[in-house]
Amino acid sequence: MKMYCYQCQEAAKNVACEGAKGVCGVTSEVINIQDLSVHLLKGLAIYSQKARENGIETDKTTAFMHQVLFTTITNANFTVKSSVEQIKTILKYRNELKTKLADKGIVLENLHKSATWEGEEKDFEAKAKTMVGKIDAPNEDIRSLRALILYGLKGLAAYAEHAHVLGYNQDDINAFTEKALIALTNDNLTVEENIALVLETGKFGVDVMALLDKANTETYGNPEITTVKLGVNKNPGILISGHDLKDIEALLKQTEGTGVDVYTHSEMLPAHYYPKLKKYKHLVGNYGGAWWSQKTDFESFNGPILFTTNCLVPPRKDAKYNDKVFTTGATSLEGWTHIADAEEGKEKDFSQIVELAKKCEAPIEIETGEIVGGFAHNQVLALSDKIVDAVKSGAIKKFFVMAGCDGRMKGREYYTDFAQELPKDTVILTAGCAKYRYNKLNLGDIGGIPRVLDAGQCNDSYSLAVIALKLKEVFELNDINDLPIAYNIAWYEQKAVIVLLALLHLGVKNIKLGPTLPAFLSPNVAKVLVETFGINGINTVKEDIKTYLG
Ligand code: SF4
Ligand code: SF3
Repeated sequence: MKMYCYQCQEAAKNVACEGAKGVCGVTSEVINIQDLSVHLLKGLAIYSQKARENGIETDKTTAFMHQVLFTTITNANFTVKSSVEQIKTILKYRNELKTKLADKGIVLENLHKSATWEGEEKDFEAKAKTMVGKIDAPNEDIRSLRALILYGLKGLAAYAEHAHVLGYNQDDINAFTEKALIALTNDNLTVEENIALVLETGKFGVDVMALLDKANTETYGNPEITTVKLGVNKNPGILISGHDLKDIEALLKQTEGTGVDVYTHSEMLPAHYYPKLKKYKHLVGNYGGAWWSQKTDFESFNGPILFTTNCLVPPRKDAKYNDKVFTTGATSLEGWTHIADAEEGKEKDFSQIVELAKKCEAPIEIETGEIVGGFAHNQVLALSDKIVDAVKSGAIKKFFVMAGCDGRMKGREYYTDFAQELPKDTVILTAGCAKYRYNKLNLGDIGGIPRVLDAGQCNDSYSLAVIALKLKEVFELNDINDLPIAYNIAWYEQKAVIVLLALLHLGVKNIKLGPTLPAFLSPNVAKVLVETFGINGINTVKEDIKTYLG
């Protein structure tokens, strides 16, 4: 065994990736050093929590914790270097807090090993090798629950980081990050206590998505119905992927008037829906499909590509675009240029990308037409009378929440077939890159309401929850599960884990989760999820539609 990773839906044989390279292409060296950074983060959390309790400023520490966790998400960072730098900072921050606590006469003793390990850069590699193996836990069930908490926390951290860059932070979320990390070291917690913590992670999942929603909408306006072009213009272009709206805003500002157009890829598509981003005329369209199609999409794009977050796919050595890809934030890949964070109060400098774009050919058109999106809560609630009437009249029989992730696995064709097979009196509510399985099909509309309503990125699953809660109020129901809404969620990485836990916290039952159930669920934990929440896997499209619609 060179590594042990089972955090995503692609875990080898739906058990774990254990060799020199994961299915996603990440090396064991990277996974192991990332495991070391997460391990040491637990020790930092111990100090940070104590500091918080004693009135010592910890905002910088918790923001950094979120960055570290984000870096370890599937398909975000493929370099050892990023984690080495982060580990140095973890140890530095830990020492700073130790000193500040000591100044107040507080000395922590009998600490978990994650809080006591000392080392220098030269020691990291050897220490990382000792991380190889399953998550530390007294038994398989606790291990499984710890995995659910940790992976949910990684998703939470990604959203917290996006909110943070826009200047939005929430103390109780930060305190929860510390609490959850520390709980992962506590062997005295029972199975029941760990289950409670899983649900609490879901509660903070809702809170962090609400915070990010506030950050995005207060900064860029409420998403509105928008038609996005799929074809190309004649100017050279820059393709921007990932979820970071602040990065696309900076790129749009820095390309304005330069003759360079900006296109979105995969999870950046919803940027088109925000008034303060769509106002830029040179934000011309969306190019290509979901993250996993990047190897073909990028070949024909011709211009530079900027990754602001996951999902990156390691390229072929001879890929035509290899010298044109840039990463920023939590993302990084050996051989691609990384754009550093900006100094406080300044904007990231994307000038080298813009200069490179000017020398490139315009993108080759790979498809034509357009897609419509922007159905986040504010927009949908503005249409609520029309929607409620359609439900009351029977024109809309059921809504299907099909949010989450897309992926390259063949079995995901299920979602395209499912969308196509749904009766014409049903509406799909979507968010996340899962939408690429059906957002270009012509599924029509019901009295002007499109049959696929895209709320935005995966974090905008929050919007779908807001819509569901509003409908519950309108229809005067006591239970969210009495609504004509069914949940068929596709997952791939850890942001989908926090979305799932958030839905559980909101009381949503009978969620179908696919295309496969997580490898990190032990039989007993899977049983709890089935018995308590009715979570179940997918079957054939026909069987599933029959189950949903009777
Ligand atoms: Fe395997 Fe997924 Fe881990 Fe990559 S992130 S090593 S594919 S389990
Ligand atoms: Fe997609 Fe990676 Fe999950 Fe934001 S970009 S949803 S997979």
